[in-house]
Amino acid sequence: MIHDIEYETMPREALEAIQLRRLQTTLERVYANVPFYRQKFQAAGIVPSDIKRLEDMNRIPFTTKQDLRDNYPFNMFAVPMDNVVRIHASSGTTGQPTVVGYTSRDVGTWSTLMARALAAGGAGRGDIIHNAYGYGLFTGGLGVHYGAERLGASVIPVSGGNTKRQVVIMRDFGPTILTATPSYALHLAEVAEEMGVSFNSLNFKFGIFGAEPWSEKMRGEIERKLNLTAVDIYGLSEVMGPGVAIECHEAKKGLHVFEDHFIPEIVDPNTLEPLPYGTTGELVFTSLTKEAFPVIRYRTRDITSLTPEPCICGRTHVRMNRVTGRSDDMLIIRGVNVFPSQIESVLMETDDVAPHYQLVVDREDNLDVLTVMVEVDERSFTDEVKGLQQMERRITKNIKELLGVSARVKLVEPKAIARSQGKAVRVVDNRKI
Ligand code: DLL
Repeated sequence: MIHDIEYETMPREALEAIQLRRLQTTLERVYANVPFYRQKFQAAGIVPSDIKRLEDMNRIPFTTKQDLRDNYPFNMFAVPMDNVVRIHASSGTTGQPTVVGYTSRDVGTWSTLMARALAAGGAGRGDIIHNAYGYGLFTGGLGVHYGAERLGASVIPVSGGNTKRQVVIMRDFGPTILTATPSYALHLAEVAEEMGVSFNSLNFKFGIFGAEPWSEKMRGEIERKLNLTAVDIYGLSEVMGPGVAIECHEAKKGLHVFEDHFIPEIVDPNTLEPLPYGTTGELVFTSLTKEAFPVIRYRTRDITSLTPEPCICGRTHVRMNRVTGRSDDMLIIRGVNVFPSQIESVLMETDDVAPHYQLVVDREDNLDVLTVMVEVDERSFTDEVKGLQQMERRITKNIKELLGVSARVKLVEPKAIARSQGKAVRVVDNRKI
């Protein structure tokens, strides 16, 4: 029996009562212990006791990534360093890394939540989890690891990389659950094929994939190539790590947010006004139980929407739709806004191209030029240049028609685009250099 799982099916009213109590405790905690929050609240003219109902959350100021950077490395911590037992940091590919801390109780809460997440994704006692998320400052590896142990499953802490050895382990140890980024899962499939190992002969039942955007089409591709059921898991280091939200394997439709620990909101990224269920906007989180690094109305920059529709799995927690991109991921090509995920959808509609692509943006004669590099699959990579040219023209036309942006499409041979062992690098923007 997993600890706390009963919260997942609680009636709304009971859940909200718990949320309010936990929110009030968290607000008191940050007000007393984090100068940044105290000053923010004072500037907004509020004290924690002003928040008497969940609807009052509207009065609380937001926290941004920049605020975390300004308090680098430890100034957002709400406990003395004596009580911090773990430190993680985001990769910092878009600037200075953000640093997060955990008390021993936080690590326990996270482990329980990850155990619940893995269970929702189809794992249980007796499963063998091949954990190919990176171990280290990134939260993926250790997050899944502690959750797997809490669940009572066996975990193989293989981390990312050394892909051939991973295939041998998959063949010899017979893992039943794969945890990895979706792009690395596809790479594993590719390398297994090269080594003559078929996923059809392996024991995998479920794959729990996340840490980067992926599409419904890519899910289909992964399920087919890896012969497993694939679910989407979401999280971010600032809020905890993996295990903030996950799809249940029963519905595979939207990710249940663990609302007994986090309050999600969707706001308009420009006006910051809260948006109703069903409307797409920026996802904002408030943590309810964290001790070392609570976050209050943290703007994730991830773009999605929330739905309260009941789910066939019986969970009452709201679901967030797939994160299709981040507000800071958005490319502006000659004034047209495009998300990499939109290009991915167009590519995935095209037969004969592989789900490996990279977008390169340059500035030529003061004009933005978007090049979409995409691999064709092994089968269609023939010497028939004419066929490939036709395909390039077709994709260019589809991108133009569906997204309103002109792109140069360049079909490249299989495996020409560098594979990542963690999060895939989808965009190379040379304009910023
Ligand atoms: O990526 C935590 C994680 C590890 C989640 C393993 C799932 C599995 P960060 O490195 O801090 O943490 O990156 C967080 O990654 O704000 C999103 O933009 C993106 N992201 C995470 N999960 C998904 C997902 C981990 N399922 C950032 N779909 C987030 C789309 C995701 N984007």
